[in-house]
Amino acid sequence: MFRKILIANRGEIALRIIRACRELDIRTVAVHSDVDQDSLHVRFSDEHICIGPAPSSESYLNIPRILAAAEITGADAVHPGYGFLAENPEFAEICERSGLVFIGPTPEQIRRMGDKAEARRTMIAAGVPVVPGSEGPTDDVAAGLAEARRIGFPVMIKAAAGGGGKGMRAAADEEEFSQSFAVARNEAKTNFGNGTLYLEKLIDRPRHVEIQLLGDRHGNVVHLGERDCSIQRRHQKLIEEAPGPSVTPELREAMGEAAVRGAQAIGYHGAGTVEYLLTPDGEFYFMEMNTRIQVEHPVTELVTSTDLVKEQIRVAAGEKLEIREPPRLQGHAIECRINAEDPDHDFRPSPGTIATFHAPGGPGIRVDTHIYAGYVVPRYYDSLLAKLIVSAATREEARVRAYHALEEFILEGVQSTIPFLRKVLAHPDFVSGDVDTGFVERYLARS
Ligand code: MV4
Repeated sequence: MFRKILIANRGEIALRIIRACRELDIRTVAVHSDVDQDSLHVRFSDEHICIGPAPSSESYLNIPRILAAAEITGADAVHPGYGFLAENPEFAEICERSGLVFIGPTPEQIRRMGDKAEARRTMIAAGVPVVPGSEGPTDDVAAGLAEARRIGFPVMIKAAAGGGGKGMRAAADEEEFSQSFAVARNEAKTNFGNGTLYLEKLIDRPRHVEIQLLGDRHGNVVHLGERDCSIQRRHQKLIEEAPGPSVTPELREAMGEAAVRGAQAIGYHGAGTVEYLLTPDGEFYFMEMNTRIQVEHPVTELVTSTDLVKEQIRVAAGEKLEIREPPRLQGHAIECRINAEDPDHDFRPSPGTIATFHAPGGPGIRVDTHIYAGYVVPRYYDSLLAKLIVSAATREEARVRAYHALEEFILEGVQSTIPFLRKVLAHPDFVSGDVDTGFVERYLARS
């Protein structure tokens, strides 16, 4: 097992990793920017090193400085958390070349799943259902239009280098196609420096359902069931839950087995997530694979009684998976993301000083957070303040528990998503589990 892990991240996930390391008896090194000097990940780690000024590009994204911190402190592994360098294949490669274990899959696996057209091809070859569409990238408008006619309108035009909804355009018909194609290409070139596009049939009113995977370095891969993450706004998830309200045991097995096949086809190891679109009539299609631990991992932890971060560290150290069969899911878990954003003003960021803070408690309540009274929320990073994760025997009990727990938060000094989350939890369509990726947009359009 590792002696010392450097955590190349900040905020709640850095604390989450520190806690896992303590239980595994591994020392921790926190890295931080100037403005994070008084952060809890700095205080709770065994050692800490300042790696630069506030902008991420000069601190949490600065590879040479992070490597220097690892060298100085004698760390033997690096945990990237989520965001920042977590899915940067060059970072993973440089870690390994510097003799540091990157806690995650191989650089090649990250690269392959990062190219969405390539990931799609890989999944087709592994027998994973993908959205009907093109087999490879589409070179120009003429070829694209011919391809779109074959697929049938409406179609979705996606950037190979994209993901998470960036560089994606729908085209309802032939007239719309050439313009959407041009816009998508420009967006892809500007945002990713790569204008490669591919096409899919547009899926109407899909749910976002993803499968959690764990793989070890000995070829074992297991799935831990699904999360429904349909409650999103502009591709930012707001509420996630497990199990998915529309997922039967048979569907879970089919989605899980397909995800395991896809991962095994590339010899995947580490924690990973296969994202699917689930249609209203129960068809599922591969969308993307995330090669990191995700923000919403706790809902899976609560319904499977596993510690995903500890497992992730164990398999990175070469240990074999202890779980070989998909665990039986127990009860229901719901996560609400509390962001420093103002829901009354288009969710604009609301950084500032936390004047007062009290977190809810009681049976089935977990709060993963790095904030405290007096903490200053910097404007430089993402706006996640806390995750409320509730568990209960049934979905309805978990929903009610989450609703009341949100009311117990005392959070003064910044605006937050708490009032909005409560409205969603009380919405009749959420109550009945009738959610899809258009839920939030429709709700906001009506209110
Ligand atoms: C789609 C789709 C409908 N049809 N692909 C958005 C994020 C990126 N991972 C893929 N996304 C979508 N791809 C086809 N062929 C609808 C979405 C989509 C979506 C997916 C998951 C969660 C929220 C979403 C919100 C809008 C659109």
